[in-house]
Amino acid sequence: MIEQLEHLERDGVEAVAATTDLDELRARESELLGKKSQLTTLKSGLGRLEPDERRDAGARLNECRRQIEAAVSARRSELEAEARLERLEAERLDLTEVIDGPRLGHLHLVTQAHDQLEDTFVGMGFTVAEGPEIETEWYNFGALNFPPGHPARAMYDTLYVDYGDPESTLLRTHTSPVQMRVMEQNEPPIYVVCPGRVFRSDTPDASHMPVFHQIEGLVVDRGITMADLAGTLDEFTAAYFGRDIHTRLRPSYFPFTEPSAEFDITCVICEGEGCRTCGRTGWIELGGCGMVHPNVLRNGGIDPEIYTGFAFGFGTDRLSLMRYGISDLRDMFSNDIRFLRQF
Ligand code: 2U9
Repeated sequence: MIEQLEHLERDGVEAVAATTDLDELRARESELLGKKSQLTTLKSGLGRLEPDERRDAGARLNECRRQIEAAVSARRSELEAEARLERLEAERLDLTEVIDGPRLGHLHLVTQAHDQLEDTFVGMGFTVAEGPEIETEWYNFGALNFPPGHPARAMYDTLYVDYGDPESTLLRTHTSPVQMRVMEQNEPPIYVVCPGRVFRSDTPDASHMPVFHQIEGLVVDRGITMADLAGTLDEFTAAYFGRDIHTRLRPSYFPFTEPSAEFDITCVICEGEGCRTCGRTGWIELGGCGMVHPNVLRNGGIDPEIYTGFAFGFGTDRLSLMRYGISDLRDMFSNDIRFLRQF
């Protein structure tokens, strides 16, 4: 029996080591150690042996079971580790993105446009001023000659801030409050441009956003006339768009300028020939302008009997759309890196 047990142990340990997966190991364990195993049969035969022989055979039988159990346990650990590795490999998510070398970021299109516009105006002798985006009703409307309840206020879908008296605080609808503050704080001559972010309660579509950007200019000096306004706009467009691009003025109305005008530039697509973009007119509308209203000068602490001035303003996001042939304004603000990295 001893010899039989030795064979059983050696073959059993070998068979366990040769298993290749956990199911096979379970089957082998049952064959070697289960109720129908040779070991169980031998154990039930122990009773037929002489006491001395039974003691030795019993001890050997227990040893044989322990060895096979140890082999099963060791092999189970190995196979479980292998199975875990296989599962990890199969379920692995590759979250890395292969990019063709490191990429440098760059300024957003809005910032690039403002930098270029500022450079152009600085080259023409203007300074640059900035101001708060949250404004009082006075700086945004009152000081700019919009009396309370004036219908022109309805042109601006104003976003009010719940602070102080109702409708006393708002998100600026234009950068004009910055020019008001410049006039209050400086004696003429004033030659200033104010670029910045402005807010109107508009539903986003291909050409409107509730947050957009504009640049406005203000000149206040002795003897400033409408001819200076026309000449400045013409010089600016030539410097920014090229010498083939000209301007024209059309009468308009703003409470803060009198007279007021809209200004068009030669269509940058067809250079005046007439195309779909300009509705076959050869001109595209860029912004508004006019001679600063005497009330506005007075509100800024400037005597309109001594000084006169002109002002102008235009949206800078539209300028980028025109420059790059972008058809939807929303693309500029959705932060899709594939769009942004083109510029
Ligand atoms: C002061 C006095 C006068 C600024 C001006 C416009 C005309 C104008 C719009 C163009 C498109 C804004 O982005 S837009 O919606 N602007 O038409 N802005 S004159 O006049 C001022 C500003 C400040 C103290």
